[in-house]
Amino acid sequence: MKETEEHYNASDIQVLEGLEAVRKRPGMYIGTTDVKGLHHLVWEIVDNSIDEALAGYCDNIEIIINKDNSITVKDNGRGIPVDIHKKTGISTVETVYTVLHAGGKFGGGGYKVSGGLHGVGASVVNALSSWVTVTVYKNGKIHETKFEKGGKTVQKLTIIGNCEQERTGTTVTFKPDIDIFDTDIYDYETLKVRTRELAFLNKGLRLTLRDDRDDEDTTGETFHYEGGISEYIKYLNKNKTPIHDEIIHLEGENDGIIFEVAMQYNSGYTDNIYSFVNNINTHDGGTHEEGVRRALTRIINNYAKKNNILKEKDSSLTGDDVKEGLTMIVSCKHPNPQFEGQTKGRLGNSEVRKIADNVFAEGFERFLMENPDAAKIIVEKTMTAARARAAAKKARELTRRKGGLELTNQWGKLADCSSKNPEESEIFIVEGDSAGGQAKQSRNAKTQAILPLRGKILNVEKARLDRILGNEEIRSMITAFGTGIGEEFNIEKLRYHKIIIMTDADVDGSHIRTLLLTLFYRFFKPIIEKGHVYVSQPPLYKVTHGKTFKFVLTDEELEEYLSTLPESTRSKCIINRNKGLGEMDKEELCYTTMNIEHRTLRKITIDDAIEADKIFEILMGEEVEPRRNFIEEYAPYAKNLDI
Ligand code: 1YM
Repeated sequence: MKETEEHYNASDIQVLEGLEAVRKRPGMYIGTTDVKGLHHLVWEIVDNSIDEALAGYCDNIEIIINKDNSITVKDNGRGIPVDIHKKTGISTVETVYTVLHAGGKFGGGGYKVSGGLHGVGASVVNALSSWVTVTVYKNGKIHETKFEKGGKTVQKLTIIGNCEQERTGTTVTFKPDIDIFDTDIYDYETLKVRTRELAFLNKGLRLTLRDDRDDEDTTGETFHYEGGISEYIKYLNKNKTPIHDEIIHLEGENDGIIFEVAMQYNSGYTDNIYSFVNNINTHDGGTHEEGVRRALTRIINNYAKKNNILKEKDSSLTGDDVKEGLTMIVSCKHPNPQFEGQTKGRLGNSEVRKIADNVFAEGFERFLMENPDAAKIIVEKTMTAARARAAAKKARELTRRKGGLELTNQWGKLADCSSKNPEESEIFIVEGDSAGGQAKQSRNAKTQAILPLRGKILNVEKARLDRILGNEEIRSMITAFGTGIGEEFNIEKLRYHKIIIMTDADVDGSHIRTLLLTLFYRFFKPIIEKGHVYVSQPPLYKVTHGKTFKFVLTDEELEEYLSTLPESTRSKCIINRNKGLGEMDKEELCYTTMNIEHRTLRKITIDDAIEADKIFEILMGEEVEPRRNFIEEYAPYAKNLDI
């Protein structure tokens, strides 16, 4: 112990204080310490490998979940430098892993573009791990260093063997510290979605993901796309019907900023535009996306006018018209990105707008000229969208004149709450009149509004806004929410901060729930993004024995509860499966499902909008085949299938 202490100098102490700060406030460095933060650690390490790939030195990355839920990341880059670092007096590898924010500063100006939301690196992962091993293959030698308990060096960089002279690369294994994180169990699917995305965004790079927890003999899954974001479009449009064969792929570079777009129109009505900066999804868009949208609208209008498809008297196509049925990926690699907004989901660099506009305009104009058939189909699609938009506007005006989109006294179905404060107001969307009636009697009339739905709502995945506005159930929801829809949508006007879907615990109930979620996802996305949508969890069973009873939510809970009872009593229990909300009496409904103290609500989030879109398309879209495959794949997991 004494000996080690003697080796400490002033900078060592600073180092330890730095990592200690990370352990004290992990949220500041990785956002959260829940399962999300746990997965974030993987990407912090992988980012270093991706940087190496972007610099042109690495084309293979492996990610392995080990038996003990530690993670190994391997790459075939140059290997982190092993020489003694001038400033710290210790090896550069050790410096990178122990000095906060050391990552980019020591590399001598390489092309660094990746980096997670919080721009932190290897030292943060080290600080939040119970142990880390780093192995570097370089100069025919295998170098290794080890850290324990939040980044304390337990083995300085040591040569532990020889390797072939040509072999280079870095291998890092880390075990997240369970004292820091809520959980230490990695989810394969979560890692897979992001690994695949990284492969799409970095063409030519080979990424392999392997799970050794159940079986060490697996080869894992490899993601490798020579076509990059073009193949991403093909993947996103897999269950849609493209209206032209070619995927448009445009690329350009200016002042070290690399800009790329891929796109294809499909027969649907919604758009799927995703943008990235340095491999990070910019949820709220920004200058790269704005440049492209502006150019897209301009070029299509120019083309349509020049070819006399759009006449003088016609009004111009709008940004909304030209994005109907468009699947598009915008990807920008920027050496110095400025992220803006509350969640840092928007690119702010103003110079990018012009670069994006120029690259896109030039390439897209050429595409339209060289592919007249595709051009004609695309322009016709946007013209149809414009006509539908005009029709929807008329439909909206018509309903408004009839008093349909304003809350009036004639409003029969909605039992509104008396509070006018959206923050404390909730609206229950209830399946059927009888459950609606029950709910009206069970509610707290000050803060809880009830909107019963009579029939099934329209499947919006297959309809445009004008038809959607023709559906009475949907109109009543829009009116109650107060936000408007389409171009008029305004979340500030939302009248309830909790929109609670309350359906029966059976197949019909889940169908209605899916239809409602599709409607919200496609037309009211911000209310989901802002966390206003919930699903109520009515109890599945009522267990009565003697004079006492208990409600339980799930099959697991039922088993757990029964196992707590003495065997002799267990057989005397009466277990009632709740078929519908209407079957509960008003006290039961109030107590189990509506009362703030006792109910269970599940908040709907969009963790991964891209995957969510695919699932909605599969479940609700035109194509039957993918839906059948999905059901076949997942049916074995579905419990309580009540047919
Ligand atoms: C499994 C994790 O960290 N790979 C990796 C990291 C680096 C390099 C290569 C690298 C970078 C540079 C020069 C440079 C890093 N080096 C540094 C630093 N994989 C993983 N592969 N030589 C090698 O940027 O110039 C930080 S990361 F700072 F030491 F150069």
